[in-house]
Amino acid sequence: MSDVFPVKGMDAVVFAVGNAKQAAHYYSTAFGMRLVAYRGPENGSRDEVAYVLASGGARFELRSSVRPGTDMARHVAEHGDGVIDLAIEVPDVEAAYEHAVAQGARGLAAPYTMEDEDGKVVIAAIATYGETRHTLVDRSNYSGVYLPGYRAAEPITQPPAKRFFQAVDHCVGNVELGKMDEWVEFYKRVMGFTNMAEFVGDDIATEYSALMSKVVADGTRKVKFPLNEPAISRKKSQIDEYLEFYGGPGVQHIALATNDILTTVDNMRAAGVDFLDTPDSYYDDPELRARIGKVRAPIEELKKRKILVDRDEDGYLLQIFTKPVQDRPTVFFELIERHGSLGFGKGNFKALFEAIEREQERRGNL
Ligand code: TYF
Ligand code: FE
Repeated sequence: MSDVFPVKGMDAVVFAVGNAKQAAHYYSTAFGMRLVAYRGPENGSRDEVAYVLASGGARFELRSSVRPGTDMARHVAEHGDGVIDLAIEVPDVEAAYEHAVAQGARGLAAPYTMEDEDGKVVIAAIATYGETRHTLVDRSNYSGVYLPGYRAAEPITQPPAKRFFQAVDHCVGNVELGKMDEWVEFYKRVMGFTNMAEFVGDDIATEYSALMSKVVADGTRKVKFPLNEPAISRKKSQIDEYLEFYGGPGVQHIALATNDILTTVDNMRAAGVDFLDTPDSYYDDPELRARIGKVRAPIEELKKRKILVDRDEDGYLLQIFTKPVQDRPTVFFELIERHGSLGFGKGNFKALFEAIEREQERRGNL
């Protein structure tokens, strides 16, 4: 079967924030990212600044309004800092956009070309859940630092000798109760994505998770989008907490792929990033020890850092979750080190959701 919507991978994760200058500093010092590009009033962007940071193939763009009354200012006032765009690199923007719109996606920008001395970029955009969008980008004929309109920028602080992570592994969306399947169908219909095996169903939801979750991905598994909805359960769902504080559906977490999660966690903790706690009982559980078998680091080293382990038929993965990275209990990050496993840590869902609930309780939102 031919791919109806071929993708090359994630192009950028775009954040709207209240103070992009300071956020760029945070992602430089705490996430080890390198500032590579900038656009602002100095180079023709009257209302907005944008800082582009990279870590290997992972790219974040941080945008802020520099004046009141803009849509960006309204977005931040309403949602707080958050993700406005999961931009996807595609080989053919016109074909992708045409297919998406024919399949019922809401077009936000018809394909257009931007040009400068470094070449040309073709861009379009479609809407997804909440106020989130997918920009579709073809940069195959462009050699500039990011996009026309941006200038190269020097790192804010000396980037670490070894980068903390090298790619965006997956991007998770929270949608309203009863809407998860609609959004799963959206990605199937509009982007030709398919379900991955991992999901949190009714049974698990009512027992402890208070959420339902399914994962869609493109055929090459380079772009992976889990989707969560709240589940009715004894306690207030962490997804309801997000929806309340974000003011609607949006991106919940971005998972970052690392090949040395131990060092990355040490570095990020030293820089002041808070991670979710995992009780010692997790590591002392003989069932877990038997199930995960031998992994590349001694279990004591994982325990010291609260790193979670999961194994499936394809291999294993190590993962850890930050606490929300802004004052609202909304967006957070995951670090993930894969060794064969294509999963999302299903075996850790119980421990993870309990850790999240402890945080909800501290915030008075359980
Ligand atoms: O992306 C995932 O599916 C995992 C697990 O609220 C997860 O990282 C799922 C839901 C959630 C937090 C983490
Ligand atoms: Fe995840």
